[in-house]
Amino acid sequence: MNKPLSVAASLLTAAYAVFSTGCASSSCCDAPGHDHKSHAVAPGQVVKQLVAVVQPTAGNKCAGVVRFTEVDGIVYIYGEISGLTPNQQHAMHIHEFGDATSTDGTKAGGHYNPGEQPHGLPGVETRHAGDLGNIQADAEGKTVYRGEFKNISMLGPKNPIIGRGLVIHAKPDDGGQPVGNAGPRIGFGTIGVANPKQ
Ligand SMILES: [Cu+2]
Repeated sequence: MNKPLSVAASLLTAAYAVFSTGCASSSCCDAPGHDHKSHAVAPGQVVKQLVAVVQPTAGNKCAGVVRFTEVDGIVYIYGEISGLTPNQQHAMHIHEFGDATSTDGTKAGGHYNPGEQPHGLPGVETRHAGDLGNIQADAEGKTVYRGEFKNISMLGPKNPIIGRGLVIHAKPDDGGQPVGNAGPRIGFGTIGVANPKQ
């Protein structure tokens, strides 16, 4: 987990290259005329990537950096996380609020679910926008995670995740209602705009 950011960035760049070459035909952006070149929030400002720095909640060790990049309507997630329970799955969700003012992560609120869907694991069409599923810890309690999601966007209009909260739970998400039986929140990070100078 404690690799220099430059290493993480180069890994992400590699992943990005692989992903983007696979997008020539079928899954391109739903918005006709969208040029994909800029996702601007204000004139002159272009957001290329979002980042959440996951920090442990009280009494826990979960920490890491999770990055979000959007290409042609797909959000690619790359994360390096440590302080997990060895060889165990942990739920990872986007929660409603990027509010870090509670020591137990509860001010993140519930799952980010603007569509008011039932809970579900990735692969199920009707689920919360923030239902990212599980991450798998290795024997040292670390993980390198890669995921891709079509049901969210960085800045909108489709379920924008900027400013929301990324939560890692103590237990796996079993897909059960209402929120996957994932237990307490062991790590939390606000999803913010990444500095493009890395
Ligand atoms: Cu959660």
